[in-house]
Amino acid sequence: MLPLLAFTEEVEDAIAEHRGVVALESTLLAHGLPPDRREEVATRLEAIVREAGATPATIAIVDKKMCVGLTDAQRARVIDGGAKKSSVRDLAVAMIDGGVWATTVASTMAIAARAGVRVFATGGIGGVHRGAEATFDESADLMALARYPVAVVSAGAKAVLDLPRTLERLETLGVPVVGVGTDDFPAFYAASSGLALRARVDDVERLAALIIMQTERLAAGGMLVVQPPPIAMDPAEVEALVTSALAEADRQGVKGASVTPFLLAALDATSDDVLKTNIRLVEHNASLAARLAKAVATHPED
Ligand code: PSU
Ligand code: MN
Repeated sequence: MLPLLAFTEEVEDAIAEHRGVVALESTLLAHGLPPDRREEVATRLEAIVREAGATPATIAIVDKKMCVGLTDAQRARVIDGGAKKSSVRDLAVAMIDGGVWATTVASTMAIAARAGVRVFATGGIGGVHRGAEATFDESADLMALARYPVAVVSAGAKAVLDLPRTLERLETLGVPVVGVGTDDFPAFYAASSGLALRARVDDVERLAALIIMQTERLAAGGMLVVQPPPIAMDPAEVEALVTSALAEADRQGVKGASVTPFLLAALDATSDDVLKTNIRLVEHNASLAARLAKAVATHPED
């Protein structure tokens, strides 16, 4: 049988030599950013991880391979506008049918886990949508955090979501949510949602110890690591933008997997600050994830 995974040489060497590797997702690039910013952000995220001494592995499914690290040609195909969105439920179809599939947090975690990559950086995870009591719309990212042994570094869940219910579901699913330098769950574009966290860390070594305990020794699934965005927007302004994006989605009857990309694109289109904050926070998360991946890779057995 053919292998499912395909590594770039850079990533293969880093894994073999137990150097820190940071998984990066591709849905953020292909569906979460405007076309003219994708290449620049993809390149910069990888550069930030390398500068911090770790190896970036951008993940996508291309031509029936789960790619852990992309060649320039593969990356160009992922961001050129034609990539489909693959969450976990789509993995089998993507692997049998072929073509180019961008992976969400959930499916990136599934692939990272298979490749033995323990640390992953993104912007914000998917979660419980507002109005989920009627629609049951809850991102598979939450299930994936419970299942796969990967730490996801984020600014929390996207502000378009229902943050209190997202935290409730993470508790039910047994997913530790650890604040880095904060006691609060961030609100993606804003520093705090006002929701208190159970766990806080202020240094990378302790966080690495928590990740190894959760993902390896306890074999208890993944972990959500959260830090506030480096530049923050006024929560009232964010809420006004979110309300109008949600109303527009409702008017246009947007449903299912298109909801998240639609809302993110609507927000980006209404405000330069949103896009700038979004890009800056992903970069900030990539930088922390790189330090973390190195600490995990070199952590003494205890
Ligand atoms: N957060 C962002 N931009 C994004 C996403 C999240 O700031 O593009 C993407 C991630 O890939 C996440 C996905 O996993 O949206 C969630 O989609 P859904 O709600 O359909 O599971
Ligand atoms: Mn959904």
